[in-house]
Amino acid sequence: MTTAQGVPMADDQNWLKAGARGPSLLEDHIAREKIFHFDHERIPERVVHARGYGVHGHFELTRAIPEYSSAAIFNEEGVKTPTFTRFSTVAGNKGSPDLARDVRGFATKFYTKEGNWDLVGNNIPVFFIQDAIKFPDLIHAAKPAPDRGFPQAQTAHDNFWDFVSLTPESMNMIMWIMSDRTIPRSFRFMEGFGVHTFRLVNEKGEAHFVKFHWKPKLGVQSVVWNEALKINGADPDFHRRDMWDAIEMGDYPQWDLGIQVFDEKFADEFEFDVLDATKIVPEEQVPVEIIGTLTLDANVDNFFAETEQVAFCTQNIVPGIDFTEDPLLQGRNFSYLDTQLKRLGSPNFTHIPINAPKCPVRHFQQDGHMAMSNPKGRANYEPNSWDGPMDDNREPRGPRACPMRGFTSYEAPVESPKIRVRSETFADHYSQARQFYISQTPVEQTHMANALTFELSKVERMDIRERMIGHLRHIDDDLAKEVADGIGLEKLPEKVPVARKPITDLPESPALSILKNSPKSFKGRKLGIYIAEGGDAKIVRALIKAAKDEGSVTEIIAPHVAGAKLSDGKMLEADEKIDGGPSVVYDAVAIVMGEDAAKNFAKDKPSIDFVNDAFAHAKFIAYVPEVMPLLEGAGVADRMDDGFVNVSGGGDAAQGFIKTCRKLRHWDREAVKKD
Ligand code: HDE
Repeated sequence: MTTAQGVPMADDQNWLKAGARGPSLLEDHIAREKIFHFDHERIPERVVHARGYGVHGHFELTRAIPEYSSAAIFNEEGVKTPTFTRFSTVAGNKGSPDLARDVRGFATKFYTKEGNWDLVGNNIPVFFIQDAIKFPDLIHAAKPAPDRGFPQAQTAHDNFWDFVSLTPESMNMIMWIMSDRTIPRSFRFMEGFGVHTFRLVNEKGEAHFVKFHWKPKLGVQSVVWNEALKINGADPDFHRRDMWDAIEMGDYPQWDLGIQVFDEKFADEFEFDVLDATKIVPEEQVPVEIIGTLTLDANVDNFFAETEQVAFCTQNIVPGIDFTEDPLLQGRNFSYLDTQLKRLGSPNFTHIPINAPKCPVRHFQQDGHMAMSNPKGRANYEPNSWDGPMDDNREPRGPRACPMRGFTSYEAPVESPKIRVRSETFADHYSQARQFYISQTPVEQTHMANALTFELSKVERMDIRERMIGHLRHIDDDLAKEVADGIGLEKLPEKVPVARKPITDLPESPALSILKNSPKSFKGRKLGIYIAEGGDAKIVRALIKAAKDEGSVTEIIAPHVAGAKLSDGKMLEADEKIDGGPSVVYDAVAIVMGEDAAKNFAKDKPSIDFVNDAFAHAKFIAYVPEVMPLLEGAGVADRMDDGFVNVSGGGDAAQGFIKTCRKLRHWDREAVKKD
């Protein structure tokens, strides 16, 4: 080892002292350098989206779209553009648990041949607010209260619901965040959305509006709330571990990039303003066209250097892509650049490898803290004569020589008075919230009602609870009643007054439901097999094989981490001891043990929890008749339904079980209040 100056060190474990037991000497430049550097290791965490997880990958274009955009990345089919994607939660600090009920960030930096394009999106296609100036209020309300410094990473508190109940424009987003979208099974099972309407501009300078979508190849999937609470205890890194493991195993997650393209005419005729980020354009109205695939295929080498230092900026766009006048997007274009300076400490954050474009960079920005790429030569201003006069037949240089090759803003006509108002066209806050709710299955609607009940039960002020129900009444009266009942209100509160009556009674949009679009595959999921002494070895092997054939993963759980001796007399090593491998971290479970062992564990708390939770979270459960004593001990023996599969038949039965698992959950087990 050397010092930071490259000087070889003989000892970096003992401070220079005056005598073995004497005072430490300030002279010790080696100790001081080590401590000095340590003292300065932290940089400010992101003001939002602090907890994140980044991965490398590439984007491959499968359909060129020159008719819409001149961007290089959208014109060369088959070309792979390197990418870096960072997933995140929004409200929690850097050390908060992965499975908080929260929106997930889904930000991708594309290192294109014409510069970096950052698509800084979320896993929900709408947002809480319509104007960027309200963002600090929203985030202050969602984050821990300033006096007490809690609650951390959750919205179930007075300040958040106070703010949203006074902010009707957030109602559509509230429906989304109270759905299971905010408790995703992992990053690999989430959609992503650019949220705002952007512009695509072609060679001729013609523009179309566009909304960007990421569609996960593994399908969208979420956990249930009680499961999320327990996962956060069992494994606060559940989502990042899942991503790390999948990539290390070579099971690279993929998303298709889809675009919804529409023109001014559609925008003019559409029921809502396409510049309003609290609204979607339903996929049934403008279909999503798939144009390429993102593959995440490499974990970072260094978390700080890459995940922490990556600086996404919404203003990073490339020729062929342009902004719209969405007031939320316009505000973001200021905020992201500004915040990077605070976080990374220098305008030269673009020199950090993870942020540096992978194409040539030429400009006359210079100096500043930590300037790492410094041009040679005398010219540092434009125009200049140092590159030779323009008429000496040399390749023309600089924007003035060939403006067509560079970024030009779309010439959208603007002529208006300066006013501080919200557009009238943004005024309907309930129609799409209702559309989202009525598009869900009864199971999903029940989850939403339960989530609202949970959150409002944590709100102490009665007037805030009532005001929220007053909003729900504009969305769906049955939902409002269910939540009012759930929080024990005797009388249904009055509807809150609205600025304008909702303008439309929109049809259902099946694309908005997770369960209506369920993937019907157990690929990429995880089966937990709880084994103990005397378990049938053939059955365990058959389950492992069936899961592998499906493209899923198995983990062995046993009473001891050393494993258990199976019927063939051999020890099978365990991945987890039962206390460390609760069923909440698996998508489905199997229990294979000898009868004596099952009797033994029938009173064992972690074993009972394993069964009970799997049952309560509507998971499929494979079993052999020998484990009935444990199922009885857990109190589920007399409630066994089609979600329990007897796999004592061996190979075929194991395959049959994995096929059953393709339905992902046995929702019939859940009490649903409506049909
Ligand atoms: Fe962000 N947001 N945001 N945001 N946002 C940040 O930038 C901001 C919004 C999103 O993995 C910050 O680098 C404003 C919408 C993601 O590094 C900050 C407004 C959407 C990430 C900021 C919004 C997002 C951020 C904090 C209202 C979905 C994490 C650290 C106008 C389309 C990126 C940082 C990463 C991060 C500001 C609203 C997504 C402060 C002012 C809408 C995924 O600049």
